[in-house]
Amino acid sequence: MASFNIVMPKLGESIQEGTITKWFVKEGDTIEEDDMLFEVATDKVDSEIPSPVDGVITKINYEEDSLVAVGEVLAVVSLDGEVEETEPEATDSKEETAKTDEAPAKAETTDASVDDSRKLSNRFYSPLVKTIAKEENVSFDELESIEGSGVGGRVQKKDIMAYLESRDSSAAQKESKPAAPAAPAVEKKAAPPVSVGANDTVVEMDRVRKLIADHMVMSKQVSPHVTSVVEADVTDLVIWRNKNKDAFQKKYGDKITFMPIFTEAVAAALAEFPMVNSSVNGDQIVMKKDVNVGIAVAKPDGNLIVPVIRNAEQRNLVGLTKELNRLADAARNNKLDPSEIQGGTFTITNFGSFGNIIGTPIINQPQVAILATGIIEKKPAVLETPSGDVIAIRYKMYLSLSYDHRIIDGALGGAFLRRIADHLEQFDINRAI
Ligand code: CO6
Repeated sequence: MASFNIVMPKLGESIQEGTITKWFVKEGDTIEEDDMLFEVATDKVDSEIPSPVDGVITKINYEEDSLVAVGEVLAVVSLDGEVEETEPEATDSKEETAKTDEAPAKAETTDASVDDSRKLSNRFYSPLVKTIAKEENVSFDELESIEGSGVGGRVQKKDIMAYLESRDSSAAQKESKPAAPAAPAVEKKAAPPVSVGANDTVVEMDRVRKLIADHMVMSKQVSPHVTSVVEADVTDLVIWRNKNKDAFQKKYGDKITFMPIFTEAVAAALAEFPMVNSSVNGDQIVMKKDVNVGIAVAKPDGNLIVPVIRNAEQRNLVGLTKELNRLADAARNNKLDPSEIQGGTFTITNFGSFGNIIGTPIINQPQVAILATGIIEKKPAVLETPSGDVIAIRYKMYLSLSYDHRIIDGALGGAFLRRIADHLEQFDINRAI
């Protein structure tokens, strides 16, 4: 019986042992490569460990809650599907031991390096990752450049898929160009079966759609979302924009829409509320110095991509307009460089373009908040004047903010959102272009 030993992986430079907090499999289970085997916890990281091989679990050596040293054999997998007769006292037990003794070398290298790159790399690439790399012509250098989201920076399937997506979305498509992946995904829960009738049409998701789907599921699993909504009277900024639109284009060669003005307001509010411009890292909150605003762009193929306006708080309205137009154009034409979709610290999604008013956007991990801007519409509004209340026709819009309730409570989220609305409402109608 060909067997493979699953060993306790090295979960970090200084980590020598880990506690098995959960087994997802039991003896006799048939497993496939990348199926989750167990969950392990250390004082630094918790992680779920996938199987590097297909086979049948023939032996589990440690129960849940056992503290196990790195390199110890945790379980044995029969690679040819034969289930070993586990009788410790049997006369052939020595022979069995001898057989499995061959495997630790494999197993040990499994978490160091098991492939052709063993001499060159300390990183582990699962057979699945290597197969994808081969099929997609990902060079060894490219593979080495991918930031792994797994234990100890291990490259997982989702990382290489994210890399391929960003590579594909770049017109340059330079195979040697490193690109960090999108935010990590997590294993999807099994969905209920779907019956397909004779008149139904089945459409295969493309890779980008699968990545978006994974990313959305992951985000909802990672952070508890809550959404607050405010209404803003944006009459002055609409009048200003409509009045200056042509002159702005003539002067700067770029069309100005409302998006740069929204972005300017968001960047100013983020500078005032740095906790919203942050990420959660375990039990730590990482407050980002740069204000890098991602803009959700709908692509002609129906997919969505989020290029990033870097240091938005340092740019004026002309700079924001030019960068937004450049990035939106590049996004729609698959010309974004992978670096242009990385490093965002906050995202704006403008579904007002579709005539939508209010929504509950999903956070773009590892950020902690996302703003949706609804359509600007004329509405009857009550205005207080020195001579009494009047009803006037005003331009109004809703702003919806989804935020990560792990670190942002309603008071902070609400105050931040109101601040964006205040910036928009206080737009100087006499501003020079
Ligand atoms: N109100 C009123 N008018 C608007 C608005 C709003 N919110 N947004 C755009 N527009 C106008 C805009 O001013 C343009 O009019 P003119 O200047 O008078 O010509 C026109 O609509 C077209 O604007 P365009 O979309 O071309 O440019 P804009 O700079 O406003 O937006 C963009 C750039 C890249 C954000 C946009 O093109 C885009 O791709 N938007 C879609 C983003 C998206 O798909 N988000 C995901 C939505 S799903 O979030 C979601 C919560 C869930 C449901």
